[in-house]
Amino acid sequence: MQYTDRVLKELKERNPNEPEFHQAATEILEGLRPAVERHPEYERAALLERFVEPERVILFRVPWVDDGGNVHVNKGYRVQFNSAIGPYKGGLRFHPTVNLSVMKFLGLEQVLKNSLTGLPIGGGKGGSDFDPKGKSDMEVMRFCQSFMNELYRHIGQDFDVPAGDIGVGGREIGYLFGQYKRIRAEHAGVLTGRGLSYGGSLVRTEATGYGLVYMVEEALNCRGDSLKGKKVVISGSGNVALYACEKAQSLGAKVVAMYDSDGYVTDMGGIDLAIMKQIKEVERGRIREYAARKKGAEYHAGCRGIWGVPCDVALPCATQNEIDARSAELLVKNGVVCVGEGANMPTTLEGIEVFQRAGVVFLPAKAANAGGVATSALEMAQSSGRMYWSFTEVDAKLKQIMVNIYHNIDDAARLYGVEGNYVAGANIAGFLKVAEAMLAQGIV
Ligand code: NDP
Ligand code: 2IT
Repeated sequence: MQYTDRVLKELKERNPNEPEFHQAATEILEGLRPAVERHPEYERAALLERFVEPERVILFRVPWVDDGGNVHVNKGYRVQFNSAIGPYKGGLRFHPTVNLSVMKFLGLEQVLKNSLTGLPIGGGKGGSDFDPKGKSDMEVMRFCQSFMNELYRHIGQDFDVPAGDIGVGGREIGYLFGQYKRIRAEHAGVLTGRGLSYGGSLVRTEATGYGLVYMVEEALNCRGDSLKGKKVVISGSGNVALYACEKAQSLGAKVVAMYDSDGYVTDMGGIDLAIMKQIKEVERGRIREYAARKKGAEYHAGCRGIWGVPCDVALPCATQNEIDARSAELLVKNGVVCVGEGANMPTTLEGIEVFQRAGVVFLPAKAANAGGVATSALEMAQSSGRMYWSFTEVDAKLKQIMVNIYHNIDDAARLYGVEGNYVAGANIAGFLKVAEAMLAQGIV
């Protein structure tokens, strides 16, 4: 049996009931096949076996008290996946769907994504099955404090640096940081995505969405095309989605649909981002409100229908497995030319196949959404240097990083005989550096 097949088979046997982890590992190991064939030394060093096994998994209890005095218990996680090229780095997700499988898929993806940024960061992920939706600020604060009461002993600015993800934004990072500082008595760059008044970086809020659109624009430019005049559909209406919308609009695209977990809105004249931000960022409201406030906009219950809205570019920016084969076929039928993954693993393996067979420019998450963590690494650099860079400076670095990643994955795909396959290109380009670092450091 081939090395890759054996590792994948053993991974599934030894980690049963972890479908998301299996899915991410399958995508990655299949993509790595051409590289693994050229490097027989990987098998001798059991490199793939070590690569798919997290260095450390931390599971803990998070008890907290709601405003009515009732006690609740949630699960807390931190998966410290790989520290070969730098301290563990990756977000915290607070969402009821969080479980070990989800944490491990996100952690494994993060290892290669962080490598692709070209910056010295290893990969990790964490979170909780806590649902911040509908909770008061004080409830969220008490939860974050309880979460940090355990997490603090496992993180550090040179060891493991968490950040935000679904359900964890500026508010949560503030509460988490405050508690860390209180326990440890140190004002350290131990979390990124901090507020600008206490060590955060300009552009971090915008970074994932902006970075995604910078990469899409570069991919289109390389084909003599651009976002100007393109019809764009964006799923989600959270941090990544809102700033993808902002940058796409600034480059002349028309964003015609967005969603939250209840349903989607269409606005054929183009989404009014000021109204959307007011509802989502300021009021923490539901997207159906948008249709009530904006003339010509329509609300449709349920999310999946959004992929039936005809568009040139699709940017899934909500969560994993939003686009299955059927949705992908619908997008292709309606003429989509480019899909950029803002979310992590938003397309199923079957969906990816549909896009690739149809010749759609498919930019996979670990490359396309790397702008967020790259800017987190820039925040770490600013923290260590005790300085702030301007918006223009950070934005220029972000753009350069995204353009570089695009060309690296494009080159890797060509070099390994799978031209235009950016799934393979991203996996190979990200993995080669991690593999080199792991081999150099011995059997650890
Ligand atoms: P937010 O919490 O800000 O927003 C998430 C959005 O996705 C919301 O609109 C939410 O709707 C929707 N959503 C979440 N879960 C589901 C679900 N199960 N079904 C349908 N809709 C859902 O998160 P982010 O914008 O930060 O993250 C979005 C994606 O981008 C995630 O996959 C994340 O891992 C990825 N990502 C984030 C980065 C960052 O810097 N924040 C960096 C790189 C990737 P509702 O409000 O109704 O729940
Ligand atoms: O998935 C991701 O890359 C993130 N949620 C951002 C991680 C980070 O450390 O900024």
